[in-house]
Amino acid sequence: MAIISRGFHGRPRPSDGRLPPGQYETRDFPVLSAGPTPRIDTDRWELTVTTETGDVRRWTWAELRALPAERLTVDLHCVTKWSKFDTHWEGVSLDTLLADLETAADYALVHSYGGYTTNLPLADLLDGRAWIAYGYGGRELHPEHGGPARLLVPHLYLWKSAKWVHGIQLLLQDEPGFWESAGYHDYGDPWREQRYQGD
Ligand SMILES: Nc1nc2c(c(=O)[nH]1)N[C@H]1C(S)=C(S)[C@@H](COP(=O)(O)O)O[C@H]1N2
Ligand SMILES: [Mo]
Repeated sequence: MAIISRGFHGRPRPSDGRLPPGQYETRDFPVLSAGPTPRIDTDRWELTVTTETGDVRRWTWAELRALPAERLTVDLHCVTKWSKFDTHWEGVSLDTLLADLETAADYALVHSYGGYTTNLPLADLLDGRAWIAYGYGGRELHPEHGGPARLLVPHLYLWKSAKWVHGIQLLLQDEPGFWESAGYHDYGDPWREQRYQGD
């Protein structure tokens, strides 16, 4: 008979180091939205990237869907302490959207339909770490989870993954978004447990 066995305590196990500090694993996919779910018809949907000099790149829904898509499997970490492993997404890499962009900006402020914003360093949108995601679990992304399309930046807490993404504004100076202005951490690395300002 085993004297001590992890897993007999009824707690989620760290699952091979995949659970950041202070998090627990859930199989659900909770919905966390600061306001009502905006319904955006793909006929009038558009995504823009605006540089610090005012240059604008635009994609209609058809143009976005015509770009090379990637499928990815990632773990999600929400600042409210749930983590969800092995979520399956489909979308376009930000590397594709930002390719050959001329900018001196180091920061991005992401804008959503409905008014939500969140900020992050431009570098965190690059190198295969961020996507405009429109598929989840083999289906269209559900409106409550950000459909028709959301930003997905799984290496940061999930509040950085703006649902109903509408625009990415590139900036020379960092500007806080919605939760960052309300006391949440500017960067939000789950592995360093950067939940609030000062963490
Ligand atoms: N536009 C928008 N994006 C948002 C939010 C929001 O309120 N509005 N909430 C954020 C927060 S705090 C979290 S934890 C995740 C939740 O994503 P989910 O509802 O798909 O689980 O979305 C993030 N993106
Ligand atoms: Mo959140």
